[in-house]
Amino acid sequence: MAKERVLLVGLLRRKGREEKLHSLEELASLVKTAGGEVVETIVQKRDRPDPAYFIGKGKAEEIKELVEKHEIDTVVFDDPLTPAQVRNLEKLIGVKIIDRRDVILDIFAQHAKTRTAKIEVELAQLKFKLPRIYGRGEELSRLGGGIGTRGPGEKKLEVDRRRIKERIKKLTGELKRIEKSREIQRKRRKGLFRVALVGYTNAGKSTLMNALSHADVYVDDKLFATLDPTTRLVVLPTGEKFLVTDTVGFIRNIPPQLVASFHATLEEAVEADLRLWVVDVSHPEFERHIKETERIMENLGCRDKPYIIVFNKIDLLWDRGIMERLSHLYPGCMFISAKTGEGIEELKEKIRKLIHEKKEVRVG
Ligand SMILES: Nc1nc2c(ncn2[C@@H]2O[C@H](COP(=O)(O)OP(=O)(O)OP(=O)(O)O)[C@@H](O)[C@H]2O)c(=O)[nH]1
Ligand SMILES: [Mg+2]
Repeated sequence: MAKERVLLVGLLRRKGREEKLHSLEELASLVKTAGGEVVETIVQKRDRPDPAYFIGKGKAEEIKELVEKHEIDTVVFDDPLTPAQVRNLEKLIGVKIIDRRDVILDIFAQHAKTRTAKIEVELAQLKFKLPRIYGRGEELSRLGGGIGTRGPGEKKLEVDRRRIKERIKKLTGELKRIEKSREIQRKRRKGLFRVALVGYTNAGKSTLMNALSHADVYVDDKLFATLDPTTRLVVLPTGEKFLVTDTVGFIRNIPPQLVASFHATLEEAVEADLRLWVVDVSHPEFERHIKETERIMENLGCRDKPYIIVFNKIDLLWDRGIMERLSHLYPGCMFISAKTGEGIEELKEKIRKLIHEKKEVRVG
């Protein structure tokens, strides 16, 4: 099957230009992960979005011409569009119009394999799309299929709001039951020290999980390769044991409905004794990734719980001088390569010490 041909659109405001360009690069890799091909990227310099079209109407007409010329199937905006803007743009341009949030939801929908992940994604999709449906008879009749239209929640969008609300209620109930049973599981494992891996998507969490536990966790150079939490037992050569859990990755502009729906999955990150914030230090935007992780941890209510910043992929650094600077900026941080194993022993040693500290606190 031919790949879906995609055109990206971004607004360049006077402030934060560089960040916007990175964001567009990231959007391109999101589209690629979702199975699309980026044919062209259009930016418009403009400080305020147009209420009707987001970009200027003239620019929208220009896009229409490009769409025809390059046989584009889908136009993806980097910024969130209002439902009215989507309708106006689709009417004018004549192909499917979506934004970054639709692409993220679509990737999640494609990657959801287990029952829990499927429920979480469907719930997020329903909640995300609900405000975009205007009552009976005016259901979404979106143009075409492909990115932004897949997943368990989609076929149900053809029905009215009342039935969607019922479905949301039912799925929420199911998730509550799953969370309960996970809680019982956690209680059973009580006494064991628990470590959770968190961080931006593609930072190397699953690779680190494998390096720590010799587990076979799915690793891929794709965004959001992991949706389900996996927990493994690690036994250190000195006899101490701890559990390590790998979780779903984060990204900028992640729809809040998605974070909320993944509560069952992220609960482990909140409850753990220690969080390892895994950071791909070879990524040009890694400091922003740390901020994003910080923000999500804050939202989950565990910003101040014990954590270690773990700078990963140091094998890709051509100048290790940066490590010195980072040690000062992020006291207590560690440097590893989950791929080559460098720094893993030091990390294990650090965890070993923390296990003992926790025991002493309990005894004392
Ligand atoms: N060079 C190098 N590559 C690494 C390292 N750690 C991970 N990678 C690569 O980075 C990519 C992403 O790794 P994953 O472990 O899947 O990342 P993740 O954080 O689990 O990603 P999501 O599950 O998508 O959130 C893969 O191609 C890995 O092989 C490292 O230390 N060095
Ligand atoms: Mg992963």
